[in-house]
Order: sequence, then structure tokens, then C-alpha cells
Amino acid sequence: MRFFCSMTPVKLRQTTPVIRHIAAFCTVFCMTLSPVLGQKKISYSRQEYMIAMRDGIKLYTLVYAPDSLQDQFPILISRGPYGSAHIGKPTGVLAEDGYIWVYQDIRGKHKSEGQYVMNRPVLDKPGNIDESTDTYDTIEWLIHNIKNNNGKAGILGSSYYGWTTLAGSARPHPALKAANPQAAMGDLFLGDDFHHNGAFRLSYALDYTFGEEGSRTDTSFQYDEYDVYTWFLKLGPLSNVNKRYFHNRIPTWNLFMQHPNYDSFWRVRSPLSYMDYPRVATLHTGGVWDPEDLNGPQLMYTEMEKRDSNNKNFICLGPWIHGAWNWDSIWRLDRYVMGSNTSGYFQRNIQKVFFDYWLKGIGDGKFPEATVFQTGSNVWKTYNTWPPKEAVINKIYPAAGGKMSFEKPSVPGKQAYDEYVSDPKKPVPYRPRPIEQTYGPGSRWYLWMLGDQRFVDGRPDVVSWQTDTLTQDMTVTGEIIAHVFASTTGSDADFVVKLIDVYPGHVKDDIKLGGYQFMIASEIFRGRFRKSFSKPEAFTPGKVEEIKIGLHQVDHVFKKGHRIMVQVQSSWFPLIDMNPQKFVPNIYDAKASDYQKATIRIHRSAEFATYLELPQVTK
Ligand code: PG9
Repeated sequence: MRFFCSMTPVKLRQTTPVIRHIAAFCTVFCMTLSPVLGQKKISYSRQEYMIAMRDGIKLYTLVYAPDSLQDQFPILISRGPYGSAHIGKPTGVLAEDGYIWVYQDIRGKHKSEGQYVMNRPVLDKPGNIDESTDTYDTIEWLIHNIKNNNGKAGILGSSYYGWTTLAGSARPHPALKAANPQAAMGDLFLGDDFHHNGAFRLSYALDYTFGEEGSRTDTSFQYDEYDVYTWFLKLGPLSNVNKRYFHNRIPTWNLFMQHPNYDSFWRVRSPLSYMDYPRVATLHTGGVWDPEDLNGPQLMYTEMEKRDSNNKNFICLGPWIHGAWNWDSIWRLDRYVMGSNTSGYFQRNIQKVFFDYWLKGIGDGKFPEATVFQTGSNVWKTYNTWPPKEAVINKIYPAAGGKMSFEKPSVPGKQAYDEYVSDPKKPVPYRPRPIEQTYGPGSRWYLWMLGDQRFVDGRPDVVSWQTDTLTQDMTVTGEIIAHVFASTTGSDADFVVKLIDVYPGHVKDDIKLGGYQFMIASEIFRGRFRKSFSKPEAFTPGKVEEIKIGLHQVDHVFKKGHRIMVQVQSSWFPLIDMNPQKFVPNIYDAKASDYQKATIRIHRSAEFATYLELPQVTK
């Protein structure tokens, strides 16, 4: 276990899907840190149980309980689909202090009975079973059957395990006191794994749904191209996935194809529908470069905070990719050097303090509302509100000649714009090719959000603007929002906006950072949903419309000597399926002939001034 827990992304990317899941799974459980001097050593014994749920289905449950019979310990539970039986003895800061560790396979996965339903809706209905009732029933059994428990339970986990953590605390058992959802997906149509603002995450959705539903355990889709960019381009319309490969055997893929708009299918699955307020103390944790679930922690913290009258809702955001807060230690990612062990800081100073208070009564219970690692300056910051209420909004505008300016443009009418031709036959890759299968051998999936954006420099279908060299540091703290004023010759379009920190041409400490285009924030918006996610609407060719795109929350210092850049493009392939650019009722039924070139204009006149909101805390 330790081996996997301390895996770097480099090691991860050389793994098979099965090992990938083990690795992801381990990031859920193994909060491994170097042993802390002076801490008592706890020895654990392993037991396996089949725990009956209220409908008689039995779930495989692995328990590591401290051998000491003198003390009482709280229970910490993690539940998910990637298989528990192989989990080794707990290690790390929390384990060294003594907890009863419980790992459970959810319904229909690995050693558990029942039927697997991906992101099974949590329905507050009598007679219903879901992840919330299964968590309840498990806790009820544990507190009555596991010796030496202190009657208190916590729940935690990353990604799918983060989501089961959220769901498990929706209608909690009275013994459940604290939850640490990490990279918990928020809403699967608006953000996270399968869609962002209605744009379908094609390559990820194909790999993940096949991986989870192609067999009971783990499996991997067999591409006949190493560069999946080429494979997806050859695929043509999305209906070919079922016609040629899936043959309607992958239930979740079929459901995606049947629900192209934000309808009740999506609403009922969204934690937004069942996580009204934190019923137990909740510490949301997320990474700002997480390519899978960046949005969930931010969205769920923000929504639950609106109704947090008991002050039980907290957030920690760090400089991490998916699950990296659980690594043994992390000092750098790709070219980004953090200056300290940020996962160690999280585990010791935030997570342990949180669980110790709610489950053991240690400490004063005074937690900062938000603990955020500020990139650029490499310092941990705490905030009383998140995003900070006191932030003032600076606006930054594209201008003529590829310049970015803090002055609103004064050019009248529609005549100031930059334009590009977006061609479905030559979509812009989301990362440098070859693009390996998401979890395939050598995949650079985990790190792509930190990648140098120069690889699209000079493409005729990407527009970019940048400021002059900054003469002083500029800090951006909070939610970045882009207001894109655009027109197209087509009747549908996607818009990708990236906020980039451009490094000086020469960087003394790392020569490879010279001129680096470091993506601080980014997002896509499927234009047909600009007015409503439920009722898509065509564009009128040539008519300028505003598309508002949230680029998520950041805390970043653009250093003196750097420049601020913004890029806009209309494809991000094959992460996102290509928009046909001709409006059709259901993109997933589009025919090859519906995919058409379009000329897209990004306007920068006084009337139609595209801009980004950059919040700044001045006090
Ligand atoms: N990102 C994965 C996932 C989470 C929730 C729903 C579907 C997929 C995961 O790594 O578990």
C-alpha cells in the first residue's frame, strides 16, 4: 500500500487501469507521512465482514481496528467502487494516533452484493436504498459490533469516495460527526467528470464508463491508436461509439446519450439536490489543477455555506492534481515548485486537527473558514469568507494587436474583434499530442492542466492577448469570471477561455520555465446553453451574444516581470466532443454532415467589450 500511496504521477501513468484504480483508491485511504517523533505506535488487526443493509444486500467491509483494548477509538469510513480487499494496514498521521479504519465496496462492486449504479441518486424516500442509507446501515452495524469504538464516526475519501462521503453525510446516522469529501464531484452536467457547462467530456467519459461498467471489477477500452486524438477524429459522430464499439452494453454511456440537456435525470443525481446544508462538520478539499473534480469541492462548499447556520462548513484548496493531498509528500508538480510539503501540511495541520476535534474532542474547534495555498507566492492563506467578500473586481479586456488592457475599449460599434475559423476536422488538442488514453501507459492526463500552453501558440484557431510586463505583483483571489462577447457564422459553438501566467523569457532557477505559459484557470462553455442548461438555443449567425463563463476559484500571484495572458478557442479535443457548430436538437445524434466550419469573432468594442473579472483582496 505504501508503495502506491507514495506514487508519483509518473509512476501512475505507467500503470494498467486496475493499478490506476488501486492507486486512486490508495489516495483515499493512505494518509502516509513520515512518522512523527514522539507519537505512540498503534498496532492494527484486520477483519473482514459482510454487513447486511436494510434490504438484505450484504456489503464487503474491511476493518482495521487498534489492538489496544484499553482505549476507545472513533471510526473512519471510506466507501467506493475500486475494491477494498487489497488495502493494507493504515499508516500516516491519523493512523498513528488511533482510529478504527473501515473500507467498504459499494453495491455491485468487487466483493459486495447487489447492483452497481454509477452515482446512484440519493432520494429521501421511504423504502429507497442509496449511498446515504448504506452508510447509515453500515455505521449502525459498526458501532454495535466493533469493540472499543467511542460511538463517533467520520467519513472521508477522494473522487468517487469523495462523492460517497458527501452522499453518506446527506442524511447522517447520529454517530456520524465529521466528513472530509475530497475532490467530490459536484454536478455531473455543470462541472466535473462528465460535462463542464454542458460540454461533454468525451475521452474521459468513454474511458471511465467502459472501465467501470465493462466488467464488475476493472477493464480498459482497447483503442487501436496510441494517440487517441486520431482515434476520436476518425470516430466521427458520437453515435458511432454504440454502433461500432459499445453495442448499448454500457448503461451510463447510454444514459449520457439520452440526456443531452440538464433535465431531471441530472438534477436528481446532483449533490445540489440533496446536500442542502452541512448536517455534520464538513471539510471540503480540492486541488486547483485537478483534471477530474476541480469544480465539486468549490461548488459544494459554496452552496452548503449559504445555509451553514451552525458553522460546520470548511474548505481547503491546494496546489494539487487529483488526490495529491493524500500523497506521502508533495513539493513540486511538473515544473511548479511549491517550496514546502503541501500534502504534509494538509494532513497534519488541517485534516488531523479537523477529525481530532470532531471525533476525539481534542483542540478548541476554531477552524479557519477557508485555508488556501496561494500559488505564485507559495504561502498558505486563511480567509474568513470564501471567496473573500472584501475582494474588489478588476476587469481586464482584450485589445487591438494582441494586447490585454485594464482600460475598457472605446472603439464604437461592432467593428473591433479578433476572429478565427474553427474547423471540426482540425480541432485544437487540449494537451500536446500524442494524447494517450486517460489511464493508459505513459498517460500525461494527471498533469495536463499545469502544461505549457505554448503548444497552441500560433494556431490560426486560437486567439490570445497579453498585458505588458507587470511592474508589480498582482494577486487574484476568488472566482474568475469571463464575459465573452462573440458571434459565429454557424448556429452553435463552444468557447474555451484560459487565464495564463506568462513567465519572463529567462528564469534563473529553472531554465525550462523561460516564457512558460502557465494556465491559472480555464473552462469551456457549450454555447447552446448560454441562456438555459435545460433549453438549448441556436445562435443567429452574425449576432453578438454574451457568454458568461466561470473559470473557478484561484488564489494566485502574477509576479512582477510576468505577463497576464488570455486565450480563447472553440475546441478542446478529444477531452470535449467537437461541437458540430450547426445547431441540432441533440448533439449526440448529429450526423457527419452537421459538422461544419465556422468563423468565430471575439468582440472588443465599447458596446461588446469582452472582459475577465479578476478579484483582488486589497486589505
Ligand atoms: N474522477 C472519478 C469519478 C468520481 C465521481 C464520479 C465518477 C468518476 C474518480 O476518480 O473516482
